[in-house]
Amino acid sequence: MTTATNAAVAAANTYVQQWVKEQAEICKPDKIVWLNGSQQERDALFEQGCRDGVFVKLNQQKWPGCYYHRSNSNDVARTEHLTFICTPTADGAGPTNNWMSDKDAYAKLKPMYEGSMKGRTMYVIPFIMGPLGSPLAKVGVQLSDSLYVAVSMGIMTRMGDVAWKQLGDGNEFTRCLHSVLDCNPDRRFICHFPQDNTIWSIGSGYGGNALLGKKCLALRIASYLGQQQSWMAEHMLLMCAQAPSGEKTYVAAAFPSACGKTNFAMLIPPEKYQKAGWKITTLGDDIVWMWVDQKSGKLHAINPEAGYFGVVPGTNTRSNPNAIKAMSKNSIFTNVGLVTLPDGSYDVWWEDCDEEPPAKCIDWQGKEWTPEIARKTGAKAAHPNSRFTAPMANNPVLDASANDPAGVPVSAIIFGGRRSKTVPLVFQAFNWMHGVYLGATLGSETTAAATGQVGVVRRDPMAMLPFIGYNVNEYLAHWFRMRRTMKDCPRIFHVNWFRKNDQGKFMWPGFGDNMRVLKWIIDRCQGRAYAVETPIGWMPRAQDLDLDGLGLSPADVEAIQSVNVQEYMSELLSQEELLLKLAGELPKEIVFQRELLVSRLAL
Ligand code: GTP
Ligand code: SPV
Ligand code: MN
Repeated sequence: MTTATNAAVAAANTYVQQWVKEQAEICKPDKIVWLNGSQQERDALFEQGCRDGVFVKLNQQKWPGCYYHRSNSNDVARTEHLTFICTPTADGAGPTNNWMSDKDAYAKLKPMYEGSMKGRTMYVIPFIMGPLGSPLAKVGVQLSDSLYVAVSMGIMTRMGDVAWKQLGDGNEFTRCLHSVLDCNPDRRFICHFPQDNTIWSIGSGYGGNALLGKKCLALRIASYLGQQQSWMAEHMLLMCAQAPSGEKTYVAAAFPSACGKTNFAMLIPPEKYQKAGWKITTLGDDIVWMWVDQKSGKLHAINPEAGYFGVVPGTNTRSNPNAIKAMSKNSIFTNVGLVTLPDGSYDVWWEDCDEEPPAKCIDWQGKEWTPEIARKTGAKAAHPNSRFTAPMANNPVLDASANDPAGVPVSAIIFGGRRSKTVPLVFQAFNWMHGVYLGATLGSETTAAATGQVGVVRRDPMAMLPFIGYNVNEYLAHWFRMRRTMKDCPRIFHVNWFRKNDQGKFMWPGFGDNMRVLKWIIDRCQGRAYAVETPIGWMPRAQDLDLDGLGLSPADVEAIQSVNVQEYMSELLSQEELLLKLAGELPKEIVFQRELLVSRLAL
């Protein structure tokens, strides 16, 4: 084994050096490369990746600085059944997580790491989650034998020497060990050790399983720390809506995976809003950390990430022009279709992009794809969970406070799911306690972001079901408890962009037109909009929503906002699927809220 001694090694403190040495003794890489985060290093990694067949360089006129990558076709989404919270007792993981005892997990995985990097390079990837200098910012160090992971971490986090600076001579960093091994699902485990601030991931090179700063650190480990230290780590977007008056309203929204966070966070308002002077800017599209600002007593938020790992299919200049611009340079495309252009250079294609399907391409499985094959077999060129990895700095509507360590004050929290039936377009919780109940009982149809069945309603508390790093009952209690630490708490809302009519068509146009719903939400927060009291919460009447130019009649809006008591009774029963699992430890506030809802529906 050769250990490169470069400037980055010297910059790492002795705790880091000792830990890296120990892990290298287990994994036995041929070479250790300490990353510093420079552009030169990045270019060299991409070049190496092209030589190794990890990347295909795209046509640089069309896609400057962009590369294509295909992960193993058995490894294209998060694997929730192979994701574990590893604590001394099962109670630490709670009823919704897979649990392994920490001792057992170390004992099971350690032999798999033994010699796993023989013949390979171990990249030492120092990174910060959170803006530099933020009191909440966390340092992680990921050791990985994947070059794809190394460059992706460079986009998704503040990666390189900055992390050593933030860490100083401290020992407080998340120890992230990652090896793809032979990418065999039988030897795939994503294990979290919250008490040890450690993550061991093995057997997968897919984003959520392998970019350990993201779901593993910034949600699972961070949610555990947040519960202990009175802050919150949530699966939310963060955006700013600026009114023509200059008034800024910051909004955080929790939608489950592939349910519209990226799209909502980059929303382009309908033309009349733009003309009037409305502006939407993005702080984050996936993860938010929130704490109570001592001076104002308000909830403040940061986005711990530095890039977007967004769903590609369906993204085009009509649905999300800002995302198209964000991925137009220095980005990575994973598991989309690969097209060879007449001059031999490469292009990418995906379903519902701006361009006509190519005569042929290589699909996400590495097979030939043609429109003819697609017609016959339904095969997709791009996997439904294919993703782009883009620096957030590319976003034309990046908010001016996106890198502000002090964060922004949050006025509204929105929960939303993908529900073709029952759940109306928008309503507001009566108060924080009711809002927490709405979040806790959030239901959504499953998507391709995780392996398993797609399209079945499952309960996904706060869109965090796969990401709560500890016991869900304590997590819900933490949400209730946070109320007491705030002087002025955000208003809580529920939305559903995905309700369908009897013909199976979306009843709401969605995307940019979600601005109309957002406008009502903002006006509610600022004390300007009307709402009627209904059994499920405060609701706008048709005349309270701006429908101008939409082509929807007030009757259409009544249909999309309708609440059917019978259907809601079934909804309550379906919530039991989750609540029974939590029984015994369930916070009593949830039980009370449920009883109140039942009594309102029974009126
Ligand atoms: P993760 O990155 O997995 O956490 O997902 P996300 O919540 O950021 O989801 P994203 O914004 O990428 O949306 C995923 C899917 O939802 C895409 O297929 C979009 O086309 C679709 N979508 C987003 N917004 C809307 C909307 O307003 N209406 C409809 N009908 N579909 C939408
Ligand atoms: C999600 O699945 O919620 C994502 C993609 O945002 S991943 O990073 O893979 O988790
Ligand atoms: Mn996500």
